[in-house]
Amino acid sequence: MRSTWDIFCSVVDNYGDIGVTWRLARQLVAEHEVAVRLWVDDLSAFVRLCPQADMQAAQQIQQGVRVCQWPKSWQPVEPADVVIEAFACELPELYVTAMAARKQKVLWLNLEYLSAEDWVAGCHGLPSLQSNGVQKFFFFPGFSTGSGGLLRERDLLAQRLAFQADRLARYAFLHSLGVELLEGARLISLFAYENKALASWLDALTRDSRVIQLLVPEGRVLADLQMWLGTDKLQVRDRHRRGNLHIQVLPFVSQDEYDRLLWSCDFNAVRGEDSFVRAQWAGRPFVWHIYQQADNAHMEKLDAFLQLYQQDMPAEASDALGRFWHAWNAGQEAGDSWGKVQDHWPALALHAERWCLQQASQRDLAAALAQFYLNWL
Ligand code: TRH
Repeated sequence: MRSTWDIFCSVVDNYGDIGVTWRLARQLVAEHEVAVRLWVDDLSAFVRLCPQADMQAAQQIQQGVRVCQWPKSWQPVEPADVVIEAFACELPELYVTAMAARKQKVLWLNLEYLSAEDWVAGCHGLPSLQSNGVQKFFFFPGFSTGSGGLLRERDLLAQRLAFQADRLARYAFLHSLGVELLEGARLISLFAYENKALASWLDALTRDSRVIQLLVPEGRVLADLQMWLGTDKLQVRDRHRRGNLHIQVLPFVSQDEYDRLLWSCDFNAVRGEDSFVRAQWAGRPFVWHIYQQADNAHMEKLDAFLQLYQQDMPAEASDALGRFWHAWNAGQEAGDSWGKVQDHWPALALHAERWCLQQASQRDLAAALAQFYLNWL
């Protein structure tokens, strides 16, 4: 019989919480033949990633996943075989009581945020003792073999490689977003938080000897972009040109379309957790705007990832990339380090593809979860 899974997602802010859980839910259904209910407390965030969804529906089936509005006042339901509490969100008390009372035992997993820090492998899979007798474990995504791995659909890389090899497919996709490719242009996507480094980077892009097309999906970075441009409020499909830099505002697209946008670009600026991982599967150089935490804790996470990512990278390319990423995340002048990144472009491009293949040789997160459950039974 198919196992049943409940995934609980509380949207803290932005799109990362729902982005990760929606992607995981879809993959579990598609590749592991399990029944998934995804409980979301903010359907408006979900609808941005899955535009065909209904914001008002208490329950709906989307791509095989039963997406349920997580009600403020919880109504009793039969708990699933596996319960995933994403990012330590608190489960409804009544649900936890029902888990303990269920005849067939329940596996309870706390799916944590992604981090490249060393301690992750040591904590992945550890039990978290519960007074009610239900077995709960920590599940850590990560980059090392000892971690839970990264979200990656089974045929993702094959799809990506086929798309990148097909100039017409890329052209048609960009055209569907209203983007006309300029002759010989370098294509860059920009998804970031508010960022003081942006202006110096844009200045550098205007001075580039190549034509650059910068594609900016709607989001938090638009205010800084608008300030730099000195224009009125930016709208979807707005276009501006400064020197060799052509800027276009894009709509916020579905997750699958966003993947194709990353695959289409020569360089991607991404942020948070999920787009950060997707940029790595794109096999192209990228910069990560990490989600800020109190006391600069995020800078340690940034360095932990860089340390892994820069292994086996030629020293000068590694130095250039590291400087640019630090400037980007510290909100400092980023034009000079961007210039150095240009000097090492071929090495960085080669490295991005190598890193992608290396990471893809490890077990993906959904498969690791499914296996964890089978081992636990
Ligand atoms: O939105 P984010 O900044 O989310 C963050 C992080 O996850 C962070 O760790 C978490 O603590 C915080 O939220 C609460 O960035 P992230 O993780 O990249 O999520 C964005 C999602 O939006 C991702 O699934 C990709 C998707 N997306 C689209 O589907 N279409 C788009 O056009 C764009 C730009 C993004």
